[in-house]
Amino acid sequence: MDYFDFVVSEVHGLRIEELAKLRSAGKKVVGAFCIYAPEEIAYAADATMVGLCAGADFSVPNAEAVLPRNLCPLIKSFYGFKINRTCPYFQSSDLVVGETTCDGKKKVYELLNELVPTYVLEVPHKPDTAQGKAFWFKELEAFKTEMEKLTGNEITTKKLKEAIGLINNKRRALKRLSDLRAKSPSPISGLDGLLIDQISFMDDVKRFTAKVNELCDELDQRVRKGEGVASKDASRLMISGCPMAVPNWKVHSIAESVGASIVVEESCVGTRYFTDLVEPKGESLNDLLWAIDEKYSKIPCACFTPNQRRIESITQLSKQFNVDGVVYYTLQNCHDYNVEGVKVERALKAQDLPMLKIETDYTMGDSEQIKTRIQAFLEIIEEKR
Ligand code: BJ8
Repeated sequence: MDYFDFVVSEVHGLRIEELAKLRSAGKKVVGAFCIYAPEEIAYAADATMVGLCAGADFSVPNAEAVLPRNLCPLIKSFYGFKINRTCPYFQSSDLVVGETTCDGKKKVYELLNELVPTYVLEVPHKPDTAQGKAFWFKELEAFKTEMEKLTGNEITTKKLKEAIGLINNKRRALKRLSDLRAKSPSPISGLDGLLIDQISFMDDVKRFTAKVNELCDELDQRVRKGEGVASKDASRLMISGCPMAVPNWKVHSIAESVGASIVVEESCVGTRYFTDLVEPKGESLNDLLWAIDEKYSKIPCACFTPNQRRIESITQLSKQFNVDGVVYYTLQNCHDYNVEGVKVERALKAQDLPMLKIETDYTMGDSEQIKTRIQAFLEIIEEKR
């Protein structure tokens, strides 16, 4: 873990220096907030994509001076970071890529565009349909043109194929790590697992992938020896819901401090990011773009409808990770994840799996209350065993 702890300690230092060097060498940096931003296309144009800061409370008051207060904290956090210029990733970005996922983000991107050039991808809200996929294909083509314009580099078949390989390798490494967490006992804490998933959006892709694989080699050994961070009979929990951007570690730290073992995050900072790979069925540029289309259309985000794929994913993960319960995590005023919680709860009930719903923001004011609720949830799980 030393490497990842070092990266997070230097997340506003050495990594920013690296980005500055890339930019002075003429390369472009593209910032994003959503796993719908197609990294493969950005890298094929020789740009670097980074996740932007959106997980801290201290930038929220600046945002609330402009935006309505009853808005998701993730949106207020990122807008505040740009206003107060405290996210160095924002400051290092030549372009921000937004997407029409939820209404709050979509409208705030218009305001963000006043502060930094912001390109918005239109995402089909029924991505599983043929017309949804055809629409998304056109958006991918337009994004490709935008990246070529930004960088001055043509995206060739060869470049796109290489970029797909680069990002597929990152997703494979994260999936390998996730699969190791399914072992009992889990060889790594949920908090460390989350931290690595968060860093995946900021670090250099090749270096990060190599380091995750090195860590997995070590964890393989631990698994063979039966070593874990929590005791063998600690309750195994899945976190499912809104993404947790750096430095949002609230629920993980609380739950693990009272003895739970968080083994999987059904989240965009988690399984939704790395479960599927881009798998081209041919060699042409169009084949590669279609493969990107297919992969991204499978992301089960609650902004889309219907979203049965997410229910299926939660069911599959609950079995694979042998979880004792699910903490359903939503950010305040996130209607999509809040409402979808109804269907998730029904599906879990059918499996006789308990669910605890936590709706929160980035402040620490409700930490004690969350702790008490998680403790009570663990007692329920204990009684069921
Ligand atoms: S693909 S989950 S990263 S949109 S929490 S801002 S939805 S009100 S972040 Fe997301 Fe892409 Fe979907 Fe994933 Fe809106 Fe909800 Fe806030 Fe959200």
